[in-house]
Amino acid sequence: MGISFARFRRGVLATTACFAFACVANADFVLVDDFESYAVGTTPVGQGSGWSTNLTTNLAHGFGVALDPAGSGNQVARLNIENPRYVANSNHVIPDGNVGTLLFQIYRPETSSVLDMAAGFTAEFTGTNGWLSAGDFATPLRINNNADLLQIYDSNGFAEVTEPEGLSPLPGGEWYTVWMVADTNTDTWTLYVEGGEYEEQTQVQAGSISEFGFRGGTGAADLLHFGFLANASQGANMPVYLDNFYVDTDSMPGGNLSNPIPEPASLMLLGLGSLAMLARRRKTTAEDETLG
Ligand SMILES: [Ca+2]
Ligand SMILES: [Ca+2]
Repeated sequence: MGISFARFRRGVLATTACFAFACVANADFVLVDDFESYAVGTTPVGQGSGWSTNLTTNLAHGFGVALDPAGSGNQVARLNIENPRYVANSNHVIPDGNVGTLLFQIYRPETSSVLDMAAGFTAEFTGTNGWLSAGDFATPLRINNNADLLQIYDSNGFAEVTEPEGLSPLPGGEWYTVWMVADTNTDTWTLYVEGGEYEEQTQVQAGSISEFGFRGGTGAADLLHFGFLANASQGANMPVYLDNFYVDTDSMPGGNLSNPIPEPASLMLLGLGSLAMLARRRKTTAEDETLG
């Protein structure tokens, strides 16, 4: 199957934008939430960014805005749900026929010894009461620290992540950036990770497999949501922290593997660079006028 002209042209435009703006952001990623616009201690649910949940009381305790546990001062989401609760976002649909990329950051506290939850794109919710159930995930990444494993689902079952080495179980006390790419044409998905001791973006493998089959959402299904589900072993007060959700609903084949998260340091350098260029141009203009 070939690349459509529209996608090819957009790819060229994205590359051009990359030159013009020094790759500060990929043009195709849309920010879902960075949790900076809320008050700490409140919940993002129902505040316009598309988050929903089957938590019934005290939403901010189950899914609330908190300060970065790593101490950066950045605002993040603290996810603290027990089975059978979920949190989902439904503002960014991947229509069947598209390649979608979900990017987010995740942090597991070192003290969370039991952690059992799944993350990924889903189609319909088929659980009791219309809730998200484990089988609904098309692209399930499972933090199964009850069994001390980080797992992916590949068509027939869960398999432990073996590459990059040491990522399973997800080491605590570090932020990781995750790229989850769902190809709804082939109903397969791929996963990339960066952070902690993995300084370079690395493709995740389970044994020799790096392209995994969808679990749910196969066939002509659109991927209507992405979310997090507490599995059977998940207890209370075993949170994970999440930040910087971005979605590209129409990625190029292979997914959008750029990093749209602004880095304060490089933005500052860019600003200083622009100021220096402006100062030089003013000086040159002034000299020209003197000479003229
Ligand atoms: Ca943030
Ligand atoms: Ca499909």
